[in-house]
Amino acid sequence: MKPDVLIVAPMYPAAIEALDRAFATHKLWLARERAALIGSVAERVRAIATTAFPEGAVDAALIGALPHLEIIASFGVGVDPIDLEAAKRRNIVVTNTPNVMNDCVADLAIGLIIAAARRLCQGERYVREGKWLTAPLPPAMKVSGKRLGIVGLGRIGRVIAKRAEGFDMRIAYHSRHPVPEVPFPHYGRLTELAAASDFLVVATPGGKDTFHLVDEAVMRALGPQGILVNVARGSVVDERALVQCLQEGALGGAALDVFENEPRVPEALMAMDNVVLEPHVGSGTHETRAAMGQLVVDNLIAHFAGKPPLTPVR
Ligand code: 8YV
Repeated sequence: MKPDVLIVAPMYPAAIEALDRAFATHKLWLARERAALIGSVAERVRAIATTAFPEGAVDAALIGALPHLEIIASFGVGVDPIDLEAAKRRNIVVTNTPNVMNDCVADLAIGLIIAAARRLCQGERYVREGKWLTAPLPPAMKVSGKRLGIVGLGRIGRVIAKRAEGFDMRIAYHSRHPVPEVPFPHYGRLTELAAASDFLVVATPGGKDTFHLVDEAVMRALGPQGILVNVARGSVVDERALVQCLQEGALGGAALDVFENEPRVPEALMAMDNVVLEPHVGSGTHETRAAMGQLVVDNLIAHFAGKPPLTPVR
């Protein structure tokens, strides 16, 4: 008999199809009555498949409602929407999809740096609105050779650094501990890294340890010419302080793929020309989403074959 899997939130269609083939699936986001669906399958469900988006949250109540839950397989690298403590108390395995998304998130980070510094989106609007017919767009900011600060030099941060080296950027980073075997200067204080950067890219995990790590002091240190890029989690940046710093001109610009209250984006940010906004699409390519989906399926298949999961969260 196929093991029962509760799919909490929608993910890449091919992944859902593969889950449907391998398991007896129950799709929570399609249920009219969430509690009723959970109640009707609770005795059978042995696995959860979910996403790293807020609607994919797996809290202590959901874990508690599934007495035979053995594994939570998440489609995404960030596991902040999962109550890891509650899972650990029940020895439930948690897996994510690291590495397969490094390229795409790093590509987007570089794209956002260029978009913000060179005002690509502003220029695009300028052409479409016919304004080019009346005057040229004023000069923007050069990208190559600039100072790049990376917040969190993990798997994705390191790929961003590799890309940035191709742009002759001078790279430095902030993390709790220096990363061995990297040639870049480590800053223990984020304000000092910000003060020494033209672009500050956030690539650290979300969750309570990094909540509002990028605060008003960090943004002021980055300064009126500085650009903040966030491809990590909205929770890492104090969004209210961000709006205020941008309004005052204390921060030069921002390029954001993630927000504190997704999919809601503050009106104030939408009105600013020096801000680039994306709808959380860091991993959003067919190639990467397919690879993430395959990893979700492979983790579950390995688990139910009595093998260790491929990419457990430690
Ligand atoms: C995904 C993400 O878009 O992996 C993450 O942590 O935030 C994104 O890459 C998301 O997980 C899709 O479910």
